[in-house]
Amino acid sequence: MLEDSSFAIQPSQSKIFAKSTFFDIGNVVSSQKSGPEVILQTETGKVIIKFIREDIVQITANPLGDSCFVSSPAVVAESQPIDIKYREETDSIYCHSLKLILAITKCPLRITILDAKGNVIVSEGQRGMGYGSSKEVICFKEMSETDYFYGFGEKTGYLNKRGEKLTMWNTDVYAPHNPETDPLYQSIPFFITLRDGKAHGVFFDHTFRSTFDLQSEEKYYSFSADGGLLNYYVMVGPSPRDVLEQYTFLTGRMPIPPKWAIGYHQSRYSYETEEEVLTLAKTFIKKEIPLDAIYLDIHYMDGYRVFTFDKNKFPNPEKMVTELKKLGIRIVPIVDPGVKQDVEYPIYKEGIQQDYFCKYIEGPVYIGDVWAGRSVFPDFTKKSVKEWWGTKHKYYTDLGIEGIWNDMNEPAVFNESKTMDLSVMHHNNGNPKSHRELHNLYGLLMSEATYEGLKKELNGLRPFVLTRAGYSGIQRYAAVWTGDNRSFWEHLQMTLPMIMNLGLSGVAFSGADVGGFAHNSNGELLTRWTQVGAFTPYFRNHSVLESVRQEPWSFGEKYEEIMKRYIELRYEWLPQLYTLFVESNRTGAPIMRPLFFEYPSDEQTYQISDQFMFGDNVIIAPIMEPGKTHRTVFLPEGRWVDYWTEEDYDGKQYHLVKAELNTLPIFVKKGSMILHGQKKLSTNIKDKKLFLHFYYEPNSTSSFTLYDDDGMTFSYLDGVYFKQTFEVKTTLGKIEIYTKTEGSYQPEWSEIEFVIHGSQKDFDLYLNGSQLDIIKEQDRVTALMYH
Ligand code: MIG
Repeated sequence: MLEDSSFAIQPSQSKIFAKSTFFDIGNVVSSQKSGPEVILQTETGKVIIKFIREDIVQITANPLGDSCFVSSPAVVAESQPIDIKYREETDSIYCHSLKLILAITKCPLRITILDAKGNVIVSEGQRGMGYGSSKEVICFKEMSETDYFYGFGEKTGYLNKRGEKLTMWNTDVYAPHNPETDPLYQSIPFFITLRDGKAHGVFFDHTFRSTFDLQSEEKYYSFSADGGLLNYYVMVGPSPRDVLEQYTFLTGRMPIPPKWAIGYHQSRYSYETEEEVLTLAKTFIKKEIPLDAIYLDIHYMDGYRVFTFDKNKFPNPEKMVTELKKLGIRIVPIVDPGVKQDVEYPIYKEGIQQDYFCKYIEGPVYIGDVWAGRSVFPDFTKKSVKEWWGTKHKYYTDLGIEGIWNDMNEPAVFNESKTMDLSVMHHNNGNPKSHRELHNLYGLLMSEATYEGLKKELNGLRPFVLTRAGYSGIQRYAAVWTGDNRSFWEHLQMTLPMIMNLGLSGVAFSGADVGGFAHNSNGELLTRWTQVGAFTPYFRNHSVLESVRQEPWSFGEKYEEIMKRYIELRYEWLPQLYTLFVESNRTGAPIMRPLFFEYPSDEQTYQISDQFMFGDNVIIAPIMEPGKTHRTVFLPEGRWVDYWTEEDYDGKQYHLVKAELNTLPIFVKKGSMILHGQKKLSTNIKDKKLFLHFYYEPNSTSSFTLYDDDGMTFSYLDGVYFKQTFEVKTTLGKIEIYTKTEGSYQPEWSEIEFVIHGSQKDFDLYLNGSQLDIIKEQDRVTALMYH
């Protein structure tokens, strides 16, 4: 208690931190090239430099030994056979691929990494690689005055992380998510440096508790870990998009989610009975508010036993799931990793008999307290346990369930350390390691087990997994929500940079609890938050036990009407959003992007935390303060149009815009396109027609790639998708559209209405060389295209 008062800062309490001792990795005594690797022997240790691809290099260092072997579940890339050049001189070594140059000095060992043009991207000076007094590994790199830092996964605070010291240790933090609250649930030890308009990436693939220090020194930053070897990758960029492509080449990309997973979702801790769930669904339908999923929080279970339903509260879950699915609403139940200690509970019994739970090295199973009371924890580092856990999801899929919500998988335990004892051992497929070393992997491996298990049971349907904890690579299995935020305006503000940085860390599919989880929301806050949520990749309203109700109608009709409009808008924009998900699936690009991602040479974009881009041509600038109806908006180069009023704006400057409560400021770049579908109550309902909006700009060329598939199965992997590229060219009196189609999927819709915005003059319209009829009604100019 006293930690919250002035007692905490009385003189006798202050700890004096000694600057930790740094031992240098020393000099190189010998070096040799072996295929795509360069092996350096130092006085006390060993370093391996390995080119994974022309544009990605891995550096592994053991400052105090000969073994440089690392294995990581984060990395899925196979290194490509590439030819590297190697030259050794008396004091130095040079090795390079087509895109990366490493200049290495031998005494002491220092590595400078340059791009092919000779620009320094990562360099060491007075200090480089080494270790501290308790064998913690550390690496110092030079920091230039113009460096900006992004990524680092799920962190509080603003977009640019320069000046911060960030820790990676998956932690259950109910409160308070302040700017100083670190770490949170996810550990993604990856960042992007933007230096003079060029970006490069560093991925410190390290599961021990690790620290990134961009704060303590003026000219150096460092990354360090509590144990293990140094193991990091440098990605050359040079654009932020390239870095994401490189990073997700290493750690994998998000599968295309089922369409229902990107609709609007409603949650509450907890909708406690079948009746309550059905009434909730009916209310949405009666009010005609679109909805695709309802979540079941921990109260659905029998005494918090995972893989059970409380039969008193949910007498017929299968009937409920089936009935709701017909209405276009899916059920997503929560599954925590803790398994209740109860010898009559099959999951516990089976797991104990098969030796599936985490144990101490001396033998006893680790027992920790969570919801169900004394509980045990599956050891997901063991392949057979992952499979076992996955198979157990048949219980849910048999009921018609297609999505699972994984919570508490840091793992969270109700004790001082908030997690398992660090001395608990993980089987790790025969290479046992301590929880201290593998803690940060627990959420990733649990999500993998859940995803793969569901996939096996779902007969070709795409599973949906939502997770709280994760590590690099989590995007391969699950969407991420940002945990227990609060119904504060500050937390709405924080949502933007947090989700943008997650997106820059390979996790494109993420979102925050809309309306705020803890504390009591209010009509205005929920309305403004719902506007933002409509454009975040993951869109779920969720709130805590005993807080005021937070469904869209909870604060009166005035607010309900606006929220309904924005949830509908989400569905109208779905074809565009889906296309962005596909782009992310192919290239790793985030969906919700900071402005600098598209405009890396414009310094004015580097620190914008209160606006974001939805794809490459739409800017969202929400209002995130109470009582406000105006805000400034920065629009980068080019010309922009207000989505609502069609008013034109010049780029490369700030504007003051007005936005009453019913308005989310949205700007579309002129000379670009956006794709809309029809307003609908669920993704179950298919579009009959799509709308391609073209924002006219004279003498311009623009392109848009439309992607569609069945939204449910994996048949897109076999070419059953529909992809159409639209190239639009405007010249004097003429708009020409050229299309190219790919894939074998036949969409339900057959018609695309091409809507032309912002051209007052008369013009002729051509589609692939043939003239199209232009339809003019009031102020709408359109033409019909068929596929
Ligand atoms: O607070 O399952 O972050 O979304 O509603 C303890 C109950 C456990 C934490 C999650 C929250 C969820 C809640 N859980």
